[in-house]
Amino acid sequence: MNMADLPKENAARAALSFVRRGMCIGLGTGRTANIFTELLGERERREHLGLSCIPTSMRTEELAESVGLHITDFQEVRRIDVAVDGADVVSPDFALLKGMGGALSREKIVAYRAKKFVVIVDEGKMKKKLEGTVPIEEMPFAAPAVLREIRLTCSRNAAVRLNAPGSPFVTDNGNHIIDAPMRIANISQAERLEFMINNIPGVLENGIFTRADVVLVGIEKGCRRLVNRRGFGFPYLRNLKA
Ligand code: A5P
Repeated sequence: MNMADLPKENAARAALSFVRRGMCIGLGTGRTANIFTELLGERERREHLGLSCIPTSMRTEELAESVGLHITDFQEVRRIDVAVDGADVVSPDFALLKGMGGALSREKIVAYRAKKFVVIVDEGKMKKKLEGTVPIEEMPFAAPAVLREIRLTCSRNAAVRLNAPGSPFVTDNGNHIIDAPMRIANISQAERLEFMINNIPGVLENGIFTRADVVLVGIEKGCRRLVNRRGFGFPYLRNLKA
């Protein structure tokens, strides 16, 4: 591991303290999440914790299998104990932008169903405002319409993500991504936008995350732990029996 990765490794290592025997763990996607997956594999091989893991992308699934973690799915488990993932931007009120790696939909599906969502980042991801690009996963069938509507409602400069000219990036779900540059002032605006974008027919999910229970900010010599006291309250999850 090179020195530049040390803060990421420190954040990922700190996330191991949330793992207990027999847990179901949500595994994120990206460089920081990969380090966590590798460390978790090492720990499983050493301590035989009987973990099961739900990965948020095909590449995370491959990595998890290669380090000896047991993969599961929503058919087998009813509840994720802890989800651990990176982020592209983190605001002081615990809102996130995610999805530069294109795995945002599965990442949100897993994070929002976990009892605890732990975010692992280096300091470069901490911003005063939620400023940057919001990736939006959309069905190719609806693509031109969704792009027009995103441009009219929230991001004039939104554009379809390309692998090469004329060749759109394709997600694990067979969809396309619109990258929509935005500046979001605060968590209530972030929540409004998150749900507003998802209400556009043809949109599968967007990269605004308004849920994070813990943010672990890795630095060279350790890690800062930020705990969200706000609680997580999507009404449909509140009364759900395990
Ligand atoms: C993947 O779709 C993303 O949400 C990543 O989790 C996020 O981009 C952070 O990745 P890095 O740890 O590679 O910066």
